[in-house]
Amino acid sequence: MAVTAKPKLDAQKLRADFPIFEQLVHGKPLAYLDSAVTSQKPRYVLDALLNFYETSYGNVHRGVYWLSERATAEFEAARDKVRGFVNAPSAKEVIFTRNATEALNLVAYAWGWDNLGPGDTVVVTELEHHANFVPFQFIAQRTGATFKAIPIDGAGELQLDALDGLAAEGNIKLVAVGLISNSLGTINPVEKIAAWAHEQGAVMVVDAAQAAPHKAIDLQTLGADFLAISAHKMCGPSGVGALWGKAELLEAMSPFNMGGQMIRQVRMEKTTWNELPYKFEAGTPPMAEAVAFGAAVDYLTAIGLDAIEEHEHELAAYALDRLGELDWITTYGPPADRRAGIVSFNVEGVHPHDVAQILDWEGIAIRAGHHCAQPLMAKLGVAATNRASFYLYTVRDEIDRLVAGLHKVRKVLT
Ligand code: C6P
Repeated sequence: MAVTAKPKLDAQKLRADFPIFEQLVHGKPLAYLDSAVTSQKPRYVLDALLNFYETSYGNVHRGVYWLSERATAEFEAARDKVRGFVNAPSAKEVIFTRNATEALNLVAYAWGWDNLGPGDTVVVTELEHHANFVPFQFIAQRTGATFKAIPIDGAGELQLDALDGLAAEGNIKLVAVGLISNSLGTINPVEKIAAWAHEQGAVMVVDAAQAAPHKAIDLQTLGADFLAISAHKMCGPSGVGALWGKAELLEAMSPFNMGGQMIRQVRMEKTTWNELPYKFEAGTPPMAEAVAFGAAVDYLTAIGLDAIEEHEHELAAYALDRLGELDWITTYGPPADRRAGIVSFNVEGVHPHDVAQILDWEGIAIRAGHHCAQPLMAKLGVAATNRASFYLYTVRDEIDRLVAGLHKVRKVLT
């Protein structure tokens, strides 16, 4: 039988799907190298958003009339697409949230308040985005639990030999780790950490906000108990994300937000809760956004997550090579084969914000700052870095333009 390999991704061709690239920025084509902050949107997703408003708009789960039922069917179909995308066993375990941040706060509050206390330990990592750090730090402090972080080495990779020491120190109840670091692109060994967390009797929270857009996610293989994603980073609209949680954990948890839709019965004496996932979806949800999130899942699936990952991996290797030629650039993070399409760097003697400002004149968009990862910046000994991040529509020419722009930065500012 002939085996036909799936063709590699053609980024140049895919760019035509994204209307944003049709305009000039400061008279130049846009080199959008900030997809880790949020991705651009293909016409397919924008059409899904508009189409929902034009043909199906009504409130979900609240009407017996045709329009409401149609809206509900599209909303629930989107939930099932998200379920399939992360290989969740059941759609009732998929909760629509505003974003990954809200998903992680949901776990911290709704699980943390009732399950943590003095003598317990919550473990995060030094690489975490604040969204997977601060809610767990806060809930640990409020419940009297201890808060610890798995340290990183000089290459920005987690030091797993520290795990035994952490296990010896206390009763580990929750471990929260990002699958891909937003600042360094490090791909973390979540499967190993999840196995260790389960040996301790802890629940494993996986922040997949930075991974889901770029690689195939199988939360069952990962060993997650909770997993958070944001649609806007994966070609979907802003304002919607998802939390997946194991049914038995979600069933045992109290709600996070209270109000309409999340109740079964309300009486003066007592209120009882709706079934999953509605118990955690108080108020009118982001309906059109959820439907367009489903369209984004279709779009990414049609391109193929493996092809996207390979494409970004090649770009990261190319960018690291090009930047490595310049002795006035410091890059941070692991080698190309152990990172996603994210490259953080600094230009000797120039503040990252100035670098980003000058690159903007060239039509190049990168992020400069602490990337919502201040503990990591402290560990690296810097206040901020520049960060270029890639996606399925990024082409090599944009990395060449970045390098040319950096030469200009050096000429103007040093
Ligand atoms: N990172 C970045 O530039 P929200 O904002 O809720 O959609 O996603 C939060 C979040 C959680 N985890 C990780 C690993 C993330 O990278 C982010 C968002 C953006 O890196 C904005 S700070």
